[in-house]
Amino acid sequence: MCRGDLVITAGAWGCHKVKICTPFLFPQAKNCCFDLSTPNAKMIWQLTSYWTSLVTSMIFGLLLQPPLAQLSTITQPNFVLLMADDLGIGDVGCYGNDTIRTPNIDRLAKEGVKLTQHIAAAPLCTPSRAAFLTGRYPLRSGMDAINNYRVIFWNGGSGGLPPNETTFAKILQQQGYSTGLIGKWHQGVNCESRNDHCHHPLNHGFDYFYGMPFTLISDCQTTEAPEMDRVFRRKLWLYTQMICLFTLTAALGRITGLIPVRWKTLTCLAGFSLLFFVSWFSSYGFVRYWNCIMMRNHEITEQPMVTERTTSLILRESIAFIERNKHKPFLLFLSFLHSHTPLLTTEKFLGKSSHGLYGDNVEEMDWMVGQVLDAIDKEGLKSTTLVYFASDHGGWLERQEDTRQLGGWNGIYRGGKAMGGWEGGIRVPGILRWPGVLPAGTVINEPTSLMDIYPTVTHLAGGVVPQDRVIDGRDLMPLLQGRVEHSEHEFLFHYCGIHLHAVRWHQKDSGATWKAHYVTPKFHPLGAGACYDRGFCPCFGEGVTQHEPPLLFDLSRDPSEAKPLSADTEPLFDTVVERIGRAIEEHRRTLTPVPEQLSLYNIIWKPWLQPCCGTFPFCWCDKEGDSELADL
Ligand SMILES: [Ca+2]
Repeated sequence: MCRGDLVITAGAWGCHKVKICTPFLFPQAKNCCFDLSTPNAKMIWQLTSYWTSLVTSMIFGLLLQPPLAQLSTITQPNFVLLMADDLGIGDVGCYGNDTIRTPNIDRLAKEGVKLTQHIAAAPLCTPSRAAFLTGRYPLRSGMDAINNYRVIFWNGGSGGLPPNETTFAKILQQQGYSTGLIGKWHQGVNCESRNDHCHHPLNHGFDYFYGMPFTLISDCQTTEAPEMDRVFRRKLWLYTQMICLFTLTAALGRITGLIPVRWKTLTCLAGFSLLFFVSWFSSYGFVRYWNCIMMRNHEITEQPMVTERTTSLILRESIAFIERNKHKPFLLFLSFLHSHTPLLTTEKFLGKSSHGLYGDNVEEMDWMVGQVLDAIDKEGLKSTTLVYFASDHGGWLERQEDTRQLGGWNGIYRGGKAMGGWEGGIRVPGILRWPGVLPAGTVINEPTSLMDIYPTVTHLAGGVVPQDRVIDGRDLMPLLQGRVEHSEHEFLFHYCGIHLHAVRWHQKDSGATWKAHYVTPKFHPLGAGACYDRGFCPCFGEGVTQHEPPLLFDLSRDPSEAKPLSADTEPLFDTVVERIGRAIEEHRRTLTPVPEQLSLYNIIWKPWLQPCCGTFPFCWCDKEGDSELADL
């Protein structure tokens, strides 16, 4: 340091502790530093000339440097986090799509940083969002599945993001931020009673919530075929019909005297038939009422939701939140219902894209992004707001109706939604824009995670991440600002439920990104890129293949995971597999058992937990008044 340069100690300008390292000017100085507060007449002349040259060089320095602000000079920025639902990386213009028009998302990338290896911690909504909100792999909070129930199924279930988890919203709230969530939650509602709201956004650090506590499903639209447990429901109908037929045949036999059965037995049979029917129809018969609801804070505003106006209400609420909070630091998490099926799309966008309803829906979401960006600009908040855009996981390949593809596209990447290991399920768009702080038009190919947003926003807000638990996310700012060359993630673990399917190793010195698959789903039909027979690929059991040794790919040479390497084709094969194996052992040592939030008991519908805006079971209301006319 002591080469005649100026050294300013931390907080120097504010506390008069400016020191100058001047061994050449003042060789007698101990530690080669002088404190300006110490009077020294002999030095005044020399200091004056020094300051003159210093100020001159600083001015030139400022002119020559890129106009990026240093973090130490930035006060709490606003955060607008935009999260799409089921959007594939191949659906966005700036990630290579040249047929779906996404000019506003592309604009974000042009004005900010585009991450090309942005990885979701899970390939499905509930666990991926739990990881995003907590900065931790979802199995650390019990939000990853041990069975086939891999997401929250009912607003009336008891599972959800545990109250002892600390979301970034909670930290920002403590740092004085106004925190709002608008859109989808899908992290549970109640634990033990109808209105305890233990998993509700307001209990997880959000001051304001407007949106769906659940997720969009086809059952929410009266024109669509039911989606939830479609096959299971058909079976239940069949069983009900069989039981009823049996009971009726017995009754008829008794009346005609052909079957000697007692009336008491017949009454029991009829009672059983009714009980069986009620036991499942009370939940599955009213999915739209139980799950498709809108809430403002703790109040249910629509039950069931009026899907025709949902988009405009969500947009209106988002812009109103920005306007309401423009004078103080705020966090807005706009969690889109787009581009999840049933693809709610307004008239204005229907039939406008060249990719059917899915394309129309993505273009509408992009327009909404533009509206939010315009609101930020209009309020003069552009340079004080960090905007982030991502998708919760990859596009849903199996979502088709007849010949129509209703799910997203994952570009060159193999696999999709629900697949924990293959790249298409977890590699998503990731864009961050903060004019003046993040270099515009930058592309970063290093591995990053959606979990990184947690420590990034926490640090920028002046907060500290919890010290009593493992946080898997890493602060992105050094990487985004180009202060470091490499991501802090050496290993990323790719889970399918609680089953580890693959591991990624970013070998910093060689630049290689190895990926070892220990379990892969069996595609159907054979050779297809997805599980078209099931609708979702499973994580374990008959539907997967175990690999020993693992399937190894070098993503830097083979991003599509097309050609697995072997000991014959790759000299480093054994070394890489052995190193990844050790990383898994180290990672497993950091895991601790926690209550399973997606257990069968927590997943099933419980009438006493069902949010209801009337007197249960008479739950229907519409408190939006004439909002159906809302049009932005
Ligand atoms: Ca999703």
